[in-house]
Amino acid sequence: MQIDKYKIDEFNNSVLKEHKRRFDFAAEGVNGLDGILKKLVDFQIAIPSWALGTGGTRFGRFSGGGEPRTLEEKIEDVGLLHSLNKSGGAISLHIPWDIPKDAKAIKALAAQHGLRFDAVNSNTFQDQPDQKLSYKFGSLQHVDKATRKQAIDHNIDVIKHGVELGSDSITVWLSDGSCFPGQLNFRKAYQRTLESLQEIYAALPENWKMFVEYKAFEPNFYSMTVGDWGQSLLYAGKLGPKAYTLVDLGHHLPNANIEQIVALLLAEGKLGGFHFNDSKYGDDDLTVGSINPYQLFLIFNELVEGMDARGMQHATDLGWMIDASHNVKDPLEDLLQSIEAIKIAYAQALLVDSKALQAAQEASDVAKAQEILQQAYRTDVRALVAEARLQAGAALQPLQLYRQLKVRDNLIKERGQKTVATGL
Ligand code: AFD
Ligand code: MN
Ligand code: MN
Repeated sequence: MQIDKYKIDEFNNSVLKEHKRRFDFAAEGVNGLDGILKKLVDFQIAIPSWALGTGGTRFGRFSGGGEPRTLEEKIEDVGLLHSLNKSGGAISLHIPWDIPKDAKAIKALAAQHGLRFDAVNSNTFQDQPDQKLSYKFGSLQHVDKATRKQAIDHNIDVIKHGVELGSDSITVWLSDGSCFPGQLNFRKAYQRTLESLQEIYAALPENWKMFVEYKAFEPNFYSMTVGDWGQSLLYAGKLGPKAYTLVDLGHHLPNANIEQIVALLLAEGKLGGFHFNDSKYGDDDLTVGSINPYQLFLIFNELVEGMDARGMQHATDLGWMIDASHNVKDPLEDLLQSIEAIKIAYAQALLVDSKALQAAQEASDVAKAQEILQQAYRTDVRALVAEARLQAGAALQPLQLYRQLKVRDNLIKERGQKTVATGL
């Protein structure tokens, strides 16, 4: 299914009057309005190929139907999202779930939908049917050299697929670790992982980046070999200038101050990218902004402040990606909501009076500093975000239009009720 531009225009015209009224109200008194709108238009968030199907838990999975069965259909889904909001202009693939049979054709298909390929992801957290050696006790950390080599070769293979598609980064997320005290020699596991990563790093093309993603727990529950930002930063620092830390919002222990982590990684020039989602307990992978939108705003505030301090381009100098999936919503509706939440938090962060905030900080005026932040956070920026969409040729209200056009029903008609997307 594809959404014709005239359908978007038709819809926009039907809600335009109301939008104008809301926009004029929201825009009043905003300094540098055009610059903010331009930044919102430019800001694109990559969609992971594995978020397009209904996620499951280890207890069950309830498919909503019409899920993409092939890589082509996954691209079609991201294309649908992108035509609705012009904010999800990239797709992130997971190998071997998404091996392109004909890379040229896949690249052309993506280009037709206005999409590029974001970071490619390797997978050494599962055993594949035709795989010789098992990752049951880890991959890059494994005590057995041949198993490590197999995992290294897989990552190099993923880079090759990425090169063919025009991607320029690889995200390495390892489930390596241990479940019980005594199982692992931490020092050796670290050393082996580092050496394995060094071999993968050596295979990176000139313009490529490597993102080392950390996670506090799960599937290993006693130790994770890349368990937090400190460990990731250690690896990234030793690997070299093309290696960065990747922050996934759900990968911390409860109550971690993620905004502070982000600020320090940025200051060190080692923040590479982001996996957005939201959580209440752990790696819950819930819709971005659904649980703790204030935290999301505070993170964006650090991102904007830190990137501006280093003269970085918001839209392109870090990798922005959603990493969410769950059991109860239509995945496409969920992604539309996630992108909206990201844009809202970004817009609010752009509204922060950074000069006044700095002055309040330098004067140790704590109450003032809080007022400045919350002034921005409590501003209703939805009409600004909608205006940016309008200017980009997208729908003023993507979710409403998605429902009006009965996209899911159409996908079910096209693909069937009982389809299951590849992935977890
Ligand atoms: C994991 C990580 C990582 C990985 C993904 C696989 O967040 O990004 O690629 O899930 O589904 O929890
Ligand atoms: Mn992730
Ligand atoms: Mn995760």
